[in-house]
Amino acid sequence: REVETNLRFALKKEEFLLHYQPLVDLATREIIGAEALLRWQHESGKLIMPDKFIGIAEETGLIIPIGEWVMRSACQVAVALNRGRPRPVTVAVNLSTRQFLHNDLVSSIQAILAETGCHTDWIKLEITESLLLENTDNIQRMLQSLSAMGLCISIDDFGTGYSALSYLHRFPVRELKIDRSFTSDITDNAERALIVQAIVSLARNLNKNVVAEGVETLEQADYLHKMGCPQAQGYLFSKPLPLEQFLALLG
Ligand code: G
Ligand code: G
Ligand code: MN
Ligand code: NA
Repeated sequence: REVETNLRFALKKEEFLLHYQPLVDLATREIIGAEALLRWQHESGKLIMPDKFIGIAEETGLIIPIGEWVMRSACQVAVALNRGRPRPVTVAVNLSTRQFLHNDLVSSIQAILAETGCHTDWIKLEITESLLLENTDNIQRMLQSLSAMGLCISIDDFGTGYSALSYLHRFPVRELKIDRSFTSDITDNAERALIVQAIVSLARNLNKNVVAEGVETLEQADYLHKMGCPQAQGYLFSKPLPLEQFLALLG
């Protein structure tokens, strides 16, 4: 309960911030976007990672106002990033299943896009496989609406959930993000490499984008590129960065 009170204060005192992890084109190694990752700058000075508070935010429902703050901040940054650029730079936002159980999600996102002047090409929504397994008409409808607005729906941590591949054609999914547990040993584990190749092929055959997460070595990046994986994130390119550092890197 104490954490709940602290989270409420954190929201009011604007102690949340976003870090941005670059998304890289594996062919050119150019930065083409970022994933926004939530941090809590506690008054004690400590930077608290999401695994320490997202769970409580979900349980208490505080993920709703926190999620709206995240979306608004990400949209404002996307607008600034895309000023005067020939090609869109995307900002990916993580959404909890709990946010979809709140009926206002779609209208809330729509309002934030309008209010910030953010184009839907600039924002990607990361959801988890478990959301799709909830499989209610309501969630299907919400995803259809968000997709129809032009937003890219992306499946995060792909391959780690209870994968029911049938959802790939039932839901408007445009991108798969391969979980870093698969990427981490592709260069020395033949079986892992086959799984990653299968995911990349599946995505491409279904006309979906695919992003490899957790790329830490040049060998992994080269191997993924050879496999036909177009995009990646990971410490090789950059860890999640404060906005100013991300902007400097993006150029
Ligand atoms: O950098 P890292 O420790 O931040 O992120 C850990 C996990 O926390 C991410 O994989 C993501 O699932 C979750 N997370 C990060 N930021 C957000 C956010 O803004 N909203 C939600 N719902 N989850 C987030
Ligand atoms: O949304 P998601 O569950 O994918 O969150 C990404 C998490 O993975 C963040 O906590 C981020 O800090 C972490 N991460 C990003 N790149 C790497 C990487 O190359 N190696 C490892 N070990 N972790 C990473
Ligand atoms: Mn993510
Ligand atoms: Na992930």
